[in-house]
Amino acid sequence: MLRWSMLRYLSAGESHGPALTVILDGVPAGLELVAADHIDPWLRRRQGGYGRGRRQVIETDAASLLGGVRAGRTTGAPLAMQIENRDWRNWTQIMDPAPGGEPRKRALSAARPGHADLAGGIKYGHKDLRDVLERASARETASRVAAGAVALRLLSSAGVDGCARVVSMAGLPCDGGMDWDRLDALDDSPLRCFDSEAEAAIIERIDEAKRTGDTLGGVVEARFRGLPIGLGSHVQWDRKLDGRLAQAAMSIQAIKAVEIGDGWYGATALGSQVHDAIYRSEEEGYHRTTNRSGGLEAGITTGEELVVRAAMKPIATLMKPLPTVDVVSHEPADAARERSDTTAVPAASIVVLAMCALVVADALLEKFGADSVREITERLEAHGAWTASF
Ligand code: EPS
Repeated sequence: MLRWSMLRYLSAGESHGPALTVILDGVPAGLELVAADHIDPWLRRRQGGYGRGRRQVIETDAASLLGGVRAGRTTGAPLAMQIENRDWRNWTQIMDPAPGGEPRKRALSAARPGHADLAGGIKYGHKDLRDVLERASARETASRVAAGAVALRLLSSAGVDGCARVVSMAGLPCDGGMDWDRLDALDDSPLRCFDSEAEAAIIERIDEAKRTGDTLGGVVEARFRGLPIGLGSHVQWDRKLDGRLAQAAMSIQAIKAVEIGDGWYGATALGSQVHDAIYRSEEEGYHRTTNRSGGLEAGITTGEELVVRAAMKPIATLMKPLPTVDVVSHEPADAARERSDTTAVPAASIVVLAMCALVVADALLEKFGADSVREITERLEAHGAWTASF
């Protein structure tokens, strides 16, 4: 069991049901929050990226705030949000919660390898695997992004910026180096990366994968700057921030690996090449000239940029399907084909940022108070003075 969180996120809703519902409990009072300004732009970013399927043409995701906000400010009460599924109108008979519809019309029994279909069907006793896939679908990540956008807003009120980008796709690097002054370039890039030269070759790979009915994955990065030293803790396993971030990022659909800082590379190098020497000056206080630890030591923020990378496997729905078994006939079959994306790696970068923002905001509330933004601001100032004189 995990520790009790200050910020608790829950969601409900199916991919082709009426709407996605989000509850975010623990948002402090006094946070200026306007859905159109602070949440919807992140929802739009999640919908973007080269290689997406037709669903994103149908949807224009927007969050309706249904609780916890008054006159553009949070009250401290649980935040309730709803994101409408526009596609619902094409699925009313198939997804009707009431009996009497036509649920069999889009029944699915040829389990897709790599998706939740087979294990979920056996676990919950569904022979119509649509009862699994509707909730397992990455459509659910819109809920995560709405909640994460609130966390990003809260972090921004504490002087913390967040950024999401793609650093490689289909095995081709497109890192281009981090540049906080060019965040707009990420929004303009079809792959959400800083390397426009690598982009063309990757787009060719995506086109090729689409042509051949295949899919492809990649590596995304979430990054935060302006963090105070001391979020998280070394004293108990479930309070370590690295562990909490890894859990949040790994819980995202199709994410199969997470690293912090130099992560996998660190296992191959010498200690002197992996750890970050410590310096102190009057102007900069404690600081490092390298950040191989990715801003975390022993599960505590070091004050350097927090860098989390996550590997997304190729999407499991293939138009050139793999062999499988039909769970009704028990005969060999080709895996079911559902409308899907060729790749959703740029979107996944936004989802990873959102989930990491929830974890970092949770740790911020833990250390600096969770009732009001004013309280957090005062305590942050006191902490800044303490750190400077330490
Ligand atoms: C997605 C919505 C889904 C898929 C995709 C992501 O919508 P639909 O099933 O109606 O096309 O496009 O989901 C998956 C790739 C998946 O494996 O579930 C979205 O909104 O992000």
